[in-house]
Amino acid sequence: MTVGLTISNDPLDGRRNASVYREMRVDRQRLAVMSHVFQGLGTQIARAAELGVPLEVAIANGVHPVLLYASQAKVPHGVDELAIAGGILGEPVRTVRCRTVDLEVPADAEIVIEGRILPGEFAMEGPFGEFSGYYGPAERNPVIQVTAVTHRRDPVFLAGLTGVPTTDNHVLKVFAYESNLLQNLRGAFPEVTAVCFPDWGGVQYAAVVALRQRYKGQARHLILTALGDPARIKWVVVVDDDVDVFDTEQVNWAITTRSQPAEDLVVVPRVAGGPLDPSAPEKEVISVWGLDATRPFGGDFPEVVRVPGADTFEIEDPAAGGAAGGPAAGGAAGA
Ligand SMILES: Cc1cc2nc3c(=O)[nH]c(=O)nc-3n(C[C@H](O)[C@H](O)[C@H](O)COP(=O)(O)O)c2cc1C
Ligand SMILES: [Mn+2]
Repeated sequence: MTVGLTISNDPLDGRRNASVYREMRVDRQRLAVMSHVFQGLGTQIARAAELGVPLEVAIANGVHPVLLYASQAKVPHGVDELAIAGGILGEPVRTVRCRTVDLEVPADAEIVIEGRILPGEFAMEGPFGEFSGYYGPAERNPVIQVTAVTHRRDPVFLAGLTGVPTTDNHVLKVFAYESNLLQNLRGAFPEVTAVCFPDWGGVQYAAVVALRQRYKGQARHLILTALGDPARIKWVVVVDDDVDVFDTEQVNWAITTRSQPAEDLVVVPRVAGGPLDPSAPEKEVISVWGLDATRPFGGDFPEVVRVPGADTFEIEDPAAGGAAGGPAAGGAAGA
């Protein structure tokens, strides 16, 4: 799979979008492109089609890795991903003008493909392996008419893997997804202490959120907010802040011991979302759920067992010369 930035300006407000989209070669002059309807590029393609105008695009392959990470930010439409990258880098991203389209691309790209998406032109695209771990369907998708290809001398072509987690695709997404969700939730719930998009959820479908509860019903309100996030989460589990959201065993322990499904489960049917969810009964329309796996706020709940020293216990290595380890290790050495 190609890992380039597809750059285009919105036909209505002129704002730039720059994100990773795979492109498939149809023939010498044409590429097919798949962008989900809700994406920045998908929205621009739909707007151009409605206006009956071509959408100019430039695909920049072999850019600074920070640009790829920044491109995965779930930010509002119209926010320029190159500006986000500039913020992370601490200096503006240097750009150059394209030859045949009215766009700018990162100056350090290895290869740039310029072209136009013509309204009403489609080609079969796919099937490709997807971040879900399954092959997505072949579909009729928009076509880019290539107008120019420019490159460095001896260019390096950047490609990446996607498929059953964990692949390049998931690693590229996770930083942006977690920081965006944390920021979005903390606006309404400053008591959120951590969020995790586990790899096994494709860094998309599943999220775990830790909350230091402050009032009754807060975790359930948090579930509703998280399920409405632009990340399009399929299932969210809210845990107390003593649970490590990055530790699947701890999360499953909290689910098992701190929730009652009949009371703590929230299910919402027929929601637009779930890109490429193989279990979706209808394309990109799924049901979503949230689970409140926190202790009841203000209620009685048994104390967690904490054995002094158990979490710092280290097994002594006899070959290392018998320096005392944890308290139990000392006992074992004496036996
Ligand atoms: C390696 C890789 C390939 C991707 N390919 C596609 C794709 O072909 N179509 C798509 O809709 N999203 C794809 N994505 C996800 C988008 O890049 C991501 O959702 C991005 O935030 C969309 O940005 P935008 O809404 O600003 O256009 C891919 C992500 C990665 C990391
Ligand atoms: Mn965007």
